[in-house]
Amino acid sequence: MDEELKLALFRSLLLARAFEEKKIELAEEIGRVDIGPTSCYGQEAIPVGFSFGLNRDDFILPSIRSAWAADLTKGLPLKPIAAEMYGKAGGFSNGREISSHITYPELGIFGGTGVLGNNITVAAGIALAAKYRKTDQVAVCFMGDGASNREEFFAGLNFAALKKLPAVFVVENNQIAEFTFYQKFMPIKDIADRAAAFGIPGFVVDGNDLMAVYTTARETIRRARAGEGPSLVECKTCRVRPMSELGDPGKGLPPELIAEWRERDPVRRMQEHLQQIGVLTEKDFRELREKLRKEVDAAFQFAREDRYAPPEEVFKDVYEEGGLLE
Ligand SMILES: Cc1ncc(C[n+]2csc(CCOP(=O)(O)OP(=O)(O)O)c2C)c(N)n1
Ligand SMILES: [Mg+2]
Repeated sequence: MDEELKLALFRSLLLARAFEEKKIELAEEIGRVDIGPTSCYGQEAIPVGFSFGLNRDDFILPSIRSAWAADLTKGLPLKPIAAEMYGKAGGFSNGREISSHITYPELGIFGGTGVLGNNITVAAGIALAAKYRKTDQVAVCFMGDGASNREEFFAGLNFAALKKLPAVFVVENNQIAEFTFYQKFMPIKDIADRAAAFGIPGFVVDGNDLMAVYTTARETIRRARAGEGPSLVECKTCRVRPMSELGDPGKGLPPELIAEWRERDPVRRMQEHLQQIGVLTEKDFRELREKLRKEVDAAFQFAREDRYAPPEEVFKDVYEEGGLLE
């Protein structure tokens, strides 16, 4: 991997980190409007590694936790995301949506709903359409370990495998679903083992290693695009934050496990690597981090100052059978 590519990947990772930091800082304020935020702090290398370098018309179907990092990496601008979080008019749906559900077809972003795992069968359907139309597009579908245990996983992967669809299924195994350790609801250690049941390749990757994630992403996306069919990639990581940033009282993973994974922070690891190979200095790092934090700050400042959509616009963009309501 050449140095420029590594630096560009790192920039995307740092932007995702700056956004997660801001979300955590503003959680209570944002939570009065948006349902979130759930944070993927510490897990950003997965959505970044898979969303980086996709074609503009490739599809991503993000998970509820890492949607913001995936959307930003795919090219969604900061300001409308922040405005959506504050329920303001400048948001992608005039502030009506939950920001982890943002859909933006122009960039191939298909947001989820409140139903975990529903994006898995939708991804299979989108990939079927791409194959049918011979467009060369690939659909990358993200899900948590909990979501990967839902029936949509089995239906979606079976169908995608059967039809050799251009899809990649990415499990963000942060070892916990809400308050339950994944080994309490799943009898196998590696979720990637389930790939064998569909006759497709399954990969286990260190999800906190940006370059490892990116390398696997490239290979599985290449396979999908070349007509070789879907893959299942399990990215091992750890939820180092609570289920929700809104003072969730439920128990998370054991503190010792969290401490161990905090040592494997993806930002620090990539920073150390770039410094070791001599393409980034400590000063460069601080300057870049500062610049990105300022961009994120400006987006949230815009969001706070933005207006609310007027009540008379409530039916704008609302569809009824046959077309727009207004
Ligand atoms: C079908 C369904 N069941 C339950 C929920 C409630 N719920 C929301 S987030 C969550 C935990 C999800 O765990 P996982 O899929 O591992 O993702 P993570 O939050 O760990 O990233 C649950 C159970 C839901 N939204 N949808
Ligand atoms: Mg999980």
